Amino acid sequence: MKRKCFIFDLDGVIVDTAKYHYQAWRSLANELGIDFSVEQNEQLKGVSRIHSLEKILKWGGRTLNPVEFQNKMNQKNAKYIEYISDMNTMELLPDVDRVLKYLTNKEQYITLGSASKNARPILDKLKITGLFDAIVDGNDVSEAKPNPDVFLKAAQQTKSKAKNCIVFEDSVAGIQAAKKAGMISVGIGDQRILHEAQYNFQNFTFMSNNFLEQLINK
Ligand code: B16
Ligand code: MG
Repeated sequence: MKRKCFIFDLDGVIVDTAKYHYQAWRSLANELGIDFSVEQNEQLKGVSRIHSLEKILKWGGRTLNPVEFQNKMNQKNAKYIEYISDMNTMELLPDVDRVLKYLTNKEQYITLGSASKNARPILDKLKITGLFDAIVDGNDVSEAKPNPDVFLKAAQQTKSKAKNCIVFEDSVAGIQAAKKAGMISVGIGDQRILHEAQYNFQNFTFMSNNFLEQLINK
C-alpha cells in the first residue's frame, strides 16, 4: 500500500481558532489606535506571532521599543489563551474527524504543520493528539511560513519525500510554504484568496473519500 504524508495546518483547518487570533489581535491593535479589516487579517493567517505584530504596527504607522513589543505579544497571547480555555471536541471543524479517520484506516501518515506555539494543548483539548505520527509547531522552527521548514520537518519525521506529502492549509503563507517545499497543496477556504493552491475546497465537507483515495494513489 502507498503511504503518503498528510500534513494538516491547525488554526483554520482542524479547528476554528483563526477567529480567536483575529479577535485577540484586533482588540490589541485597537488599544494602540490601529484598526484592520478582515481582508488584512488574511495576511496574518499562518504568520508567526512576531511577524503578525510587525505587520499590524506597520499598518498603523507605529513603532514600539523591544520591551513594549514583547509585552504586547504576551498580552495578545494571554487573551488568545483565555478564548481557547474552554475549547472542546465540539470545535473540530466539520468533517475533520471523518478525514482523519479515513486516513488512519488507510494507514497514512498524519502530521501537524502549524505556526502556533499553542498547537499541542489545542490538540489535547480536541482529544486528537494520539492520531498524529508527528507534530511540528511554532516551537520547533525558527523561520515562519511562507518558509517551508515547518512542513519539511514533518516530512523528515515520517521519512517521507516532499513529493509524497500533501498539505492542507487555510492561509496564503501556508500554501506558499507548501509549494516551496515541493509538496501538493490543498487550500481549505475561499478559492479567490487561496488561488495559488493546487486544489481547493471550501471546507472538508466538500472533500470526498474518493479524492483522498486519489491523493493516496497519486
Ligand atoms: P501563536 P496555523 C498560526 O497557526 C495562525 O494562523 C496565526 O494566526 C498565528 O499568529 C500563528 O499560528 C502563531 O500562533 O501565537 O499561537 O504561536 O494556522 O499555522 O496553525
Ligand atoms: Mg491556519
